[in-house]
Amino acid sequence: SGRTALITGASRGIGAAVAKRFAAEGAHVILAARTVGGLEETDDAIFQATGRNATLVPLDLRQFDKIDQLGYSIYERFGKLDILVSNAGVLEALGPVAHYDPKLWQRVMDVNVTANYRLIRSFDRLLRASDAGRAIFVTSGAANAPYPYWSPYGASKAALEMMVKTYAMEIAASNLRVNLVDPGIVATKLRMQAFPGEDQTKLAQPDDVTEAFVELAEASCTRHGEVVSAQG
Ligand code: NJP
Repeated sequence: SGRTALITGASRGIGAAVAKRFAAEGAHVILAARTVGGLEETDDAIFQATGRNATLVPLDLRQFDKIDQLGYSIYERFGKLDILVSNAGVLEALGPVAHYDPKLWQRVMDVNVTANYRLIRSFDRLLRASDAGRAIFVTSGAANAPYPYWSPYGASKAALEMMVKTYAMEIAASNLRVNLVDPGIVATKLRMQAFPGEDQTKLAQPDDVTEAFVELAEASCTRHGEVVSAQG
């Protein structure tokens, strides 16, 4: 509690659930995503539950200079960042790699890989300025298993994992702890894109997978460079 957390992809799905949970635990949350209406919905739920508002940052993570600007504005306002939850991710379309649309391929790489690199680049100093900085990235089982038609998504998450584990080694001597969460299958819009006919009521819901994020965000957490499963 009393800590400041930036959560990307907080307009719906897992990011919105993590934002509400962190706010309920007493954090001040900064919510980033493109969809203003979704950010406002998350903020309304936080206000209902806590009487406090979030800070809303409408932004497209593919506009990488906006990530730098966000870093500057958080530095000016708070001087540091305690917790980064880099949750935003895209699947785009499923399809065979030999026929995959180059524009969609680039979008997956931009959001799932390059935006994460840019977040690290922009927020490393701010996270280290915290007594107990915590950075949490969101990966997938697809990072370690080749599923036909999932190539950009799987490749992007594999690249993300390798980058984050490398970063963790590089900053091991600092106070900053860096980990990844594998959420498992969760009822969200992204999951719906991959499996349109699926009955999502039978799946884990976003609120069911927030515990791993809370654990990794705690100032007392000593885990570092790990992939933590949110569903056991
Ligand atoms: O997906 P969804 P999830 N700029 O689609 C945001 C991983 N995962 O909650 O911009 C900024 O409901 C988007 O906001 P908006 C997955 O890979 C999931 O399932 O307003 N933000 C929205 O808030 C991802 O890393 C499952 O459209 C951008 C959010 O990202 C994470 O979990 C399984 C953006 C996506 O919400 C959360 O995904 C697994 C951009 N350019 C891993 N593009 C699962 N659900 O089963 C997207 O293994 N966002």
